[in-house]
Amino acid sequence: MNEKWLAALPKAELHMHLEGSLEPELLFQLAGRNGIKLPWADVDDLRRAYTFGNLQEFLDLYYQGANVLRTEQDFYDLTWAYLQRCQAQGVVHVEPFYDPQTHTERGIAFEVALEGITTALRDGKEQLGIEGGLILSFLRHLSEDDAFETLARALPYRDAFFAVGLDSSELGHPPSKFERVFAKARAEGLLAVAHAGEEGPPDYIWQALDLLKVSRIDHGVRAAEDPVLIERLIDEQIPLTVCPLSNIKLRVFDDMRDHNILSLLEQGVNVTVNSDDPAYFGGYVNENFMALHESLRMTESQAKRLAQNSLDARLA
Ligand code: ES4
Ligand code: ZN
Repeated sequence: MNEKWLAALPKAELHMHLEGSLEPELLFQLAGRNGIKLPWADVDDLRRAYTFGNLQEFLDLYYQGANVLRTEQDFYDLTWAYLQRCQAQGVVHVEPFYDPQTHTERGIAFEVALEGITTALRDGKEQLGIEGGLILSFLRHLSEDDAFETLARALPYRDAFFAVGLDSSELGHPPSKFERVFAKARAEGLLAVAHAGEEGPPDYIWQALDLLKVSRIDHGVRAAEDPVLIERLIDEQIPLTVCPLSNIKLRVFDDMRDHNILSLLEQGVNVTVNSDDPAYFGGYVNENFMALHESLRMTESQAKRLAQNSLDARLA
């Protein structure tokens, strides 16, 4: 398996946070254009800060980075840069998340981020042939009320989204906290996905399935601790959007050689490969595939099945 072969393999990316594709170079460029003073001396200094002991340490830096996104053009540039990477890597379909609350909380109008992102996605479809749709993701460390308010702000733009998601700090914020918001979103015809079983226990995956009625689980690698859950994931072919490099950077696994994605694949779980926050975790989708090849000796046949799983798990 090599990069050229991989780039020719059509695939979908189903777990990626647009704010997490903000490369240090663009971050500095946007800070300059918006007159924002940064706590890092330069791009290399910022890159050196990309060492995390857990999810929360990463999130603290991720929200700080997102603070340079101010104008519609900023959100356009962010999304467009990601779509160009997709084109170079054979990603033909994208279903990215964005977190409206990360921006409305700091005084950026809801419409600013949404317009910039949706315009870029439309151009990506027209100019690059990349299909897909946007997932509105709630920050789970904020309240249920805050999520309801975010959903209300989004509903006038109902057609800009096909699903709602749930991200940010998992531990202490179980899916059950958002059961009613998700019910409302589903009543509006939106699909549901949720991060579960990244740092949180298998019980959070059960809750995402039974209470939030999700069509996919984001991460889900801790399902391996619960054989009954694994059986259900296989029986119902519920996709898991796994993010290998993310899991190493955030210490979900100590080493890529310990990662369980290929073991789940061989058991019949519908796993897919995704980048999560590519600017922070060391690469886009194909760097994730290459890491599996190098550390777990993933074969071309396994890579093909993972790519086909991603196309089969599309929702938009
Ligand atoms: C995230 Cl890796 C991860 N987990 C949960 N929420 C997130 N938001 C951005 N990346
Ligand atoms: Zn994620």
